[in-house]
Amino acid sequence: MKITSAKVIVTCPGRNFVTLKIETDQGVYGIGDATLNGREKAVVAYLEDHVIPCLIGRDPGRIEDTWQYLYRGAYWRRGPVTMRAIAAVDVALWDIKAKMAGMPLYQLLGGRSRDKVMVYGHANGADIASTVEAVGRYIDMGYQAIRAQTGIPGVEKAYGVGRGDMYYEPADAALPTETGWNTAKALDYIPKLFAKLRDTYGYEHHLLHDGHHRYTPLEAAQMGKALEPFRLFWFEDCTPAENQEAFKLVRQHTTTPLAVGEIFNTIWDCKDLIQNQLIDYIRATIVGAGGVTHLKRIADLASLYQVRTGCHGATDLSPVTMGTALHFDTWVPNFGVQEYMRHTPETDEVFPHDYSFAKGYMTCGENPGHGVDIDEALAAKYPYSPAQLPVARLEDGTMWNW
Ligand code: CS2
Ligand code: MG
Repeated sequence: MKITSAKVIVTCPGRNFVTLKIETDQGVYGIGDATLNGREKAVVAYLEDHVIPCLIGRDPGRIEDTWQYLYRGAYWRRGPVTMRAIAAVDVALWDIKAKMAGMPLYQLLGGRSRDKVMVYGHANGADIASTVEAVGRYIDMGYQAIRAQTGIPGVEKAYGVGRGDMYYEPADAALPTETGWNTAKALDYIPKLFAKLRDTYGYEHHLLHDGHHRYTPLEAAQMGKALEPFRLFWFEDCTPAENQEAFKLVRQHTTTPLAVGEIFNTIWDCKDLIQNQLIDYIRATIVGAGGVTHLKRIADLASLYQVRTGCHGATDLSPVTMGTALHFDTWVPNFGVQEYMRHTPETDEVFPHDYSFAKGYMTCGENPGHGVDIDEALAAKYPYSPAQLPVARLEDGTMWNW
């Protein structure tokens, strides 16, 4: 069996997605996601100019060998662009292998570990009262786990607060939108949100919160401590993870569970945090961390230390990543939770898929492969539209972490 052609499809059904389609001499094709939010074209060029020429004529069944070829072969290892390109190839090849076997992908990974996958949704509002209402709507839809983000008085365009109810979309302009941040105000306001949520709905549901890399280690520790009475499922990206030592300080001060990894690309980014048991959930995902082949390796390392998975699943991860992640989640023994931000109906139409949501859980389909396709004719109707992620500044104008 041979790879005969491969192409990159860029489409914008409400937001930009980059998709790789690999075709074979047996008529079977595979699809992989290569979307890098706000930097899409860099991955398009990487794939078209440097990766696709190496794929033609290769045996699509040699998934591990192709992964090693692209990772070691580039010489310049790691990084979000390289690893997304590798992920797209890897996922497309797993799709082909599973289609050839006539099996849903999770069967090739080792079969079912669970019947359904718990997902968390994003509730947000301009202030505490509207966020509490939004969480109520997610509870009514059957969610067991809900992330809550609120606007903060005095903070302009706080992270995580969308314009619509269901489709928070931060990459909202051709040039980065300027947003604000004030840690002191957040330290004061956010614990009040969670107090109100527990007061209103009790302790039956899992509540999550994303710090989005905003706090210093000590501030993160203070926030973790302040949130302890409200028993969060996790406090995510409490401080930037480039310096992983920082998490020792956070850990010494709080028992609030910690989740990190949506911007990690390889097992090397995760290694120290996992081995030193400084986190409870690893958020690396299929498209970000080198595809199924590499994420499996990360999850196996994590399982040795009782760290569980919590795959990133924002809207910039296409339905192809969502579908593949659901197969991974169905298999992975140390599963924690899966993030699920709904895609717009236009996106769902461009990417026909067989996964489904019911009462707070998702289920992957039983079709051979990862169960997600792309309607190329429809995709062509939505041309690429430049959109970048926002930036954040403190009140005195200092650049901060968005
Ligand atoms: C976020 C993301 O889902 C999350 O937890 O941190 O919304 C993140 O901001 C985006 O994926 C950036 O592209
Ligand atoms: Mg996050």
